[in-house]
Amino acid sequence: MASYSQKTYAQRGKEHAHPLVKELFAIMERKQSNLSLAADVSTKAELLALADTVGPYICVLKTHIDVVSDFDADLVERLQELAAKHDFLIFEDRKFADIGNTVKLQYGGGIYRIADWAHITNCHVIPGEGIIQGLAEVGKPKGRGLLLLAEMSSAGMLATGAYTDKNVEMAIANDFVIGFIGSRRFTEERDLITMTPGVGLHASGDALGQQYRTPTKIITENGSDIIIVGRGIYGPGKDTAAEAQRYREAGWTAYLNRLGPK
Ligand code: 6AU
Repeated sequence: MASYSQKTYAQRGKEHAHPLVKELFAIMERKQSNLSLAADVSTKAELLALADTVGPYICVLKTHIDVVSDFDADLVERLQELAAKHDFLIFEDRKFADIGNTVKLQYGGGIYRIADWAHITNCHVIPGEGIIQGLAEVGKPKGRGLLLLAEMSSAGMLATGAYTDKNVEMAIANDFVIGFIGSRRFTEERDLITMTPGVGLHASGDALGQQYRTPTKIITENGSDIIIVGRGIYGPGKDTAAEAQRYREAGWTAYLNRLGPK
């Protein structure tokens, strides 16, 4: 059987059992984009402006909603409007890490009510499988999906070896899990997607341990599915729309190169 990395996103969407992943692959194909924007900005106005500018070029908008200093319910409504306008999914990068009962409360309630608007969220499996079950109780009835942090992009990260393998085992066994945060394709057992942060065309890292690799390395060579890019796209002196287009193009070309000649 051909590796999932050798199949088109369109084909994988057609064959996938999870409606959310079907939708994601369909968006990727429609927009010819495997780019996710890491929108790490600290005000509502900045987040909405960024999502509107970059929206046409991405398949997934990734948020850290708890860094927005003036968060309110209207922000969520406006993000949902932008998701409909530009045809992208929303991924709240919450990195849950507590016992099942606590993450249920954190995911479904509080100020943010993440499960009400984020199509995708993620968690560490350090507490054991109960964290997936807790999140699934809230997210599954709403058609949401979960990514496990099988690896991280930062220097000295501890998610390696047996810990990473355990993530893969748990993902295969839980249908609420749609994939991973990590640097590569992890399994052929079922079509679990990989989204990769720490992607940059220009910089090699930052002062706090972030490490950047190129779309070619991540998509063509490692078989990951989606690149997550933040500061490579926006920031001082950057033409945000132009950079988003550049990363969309780089990610898509890397994907076409992986598929090889027709
Ligand atoms: O491109 P950057 O470095 O500006 O942003 C990278 C984004 C940030 C991080 O919180 C996130 O990706 N991230 C994650 C995610 C997505 O879970 C995991 C990881 O290992 N490294 C990482 O940078 O929003």
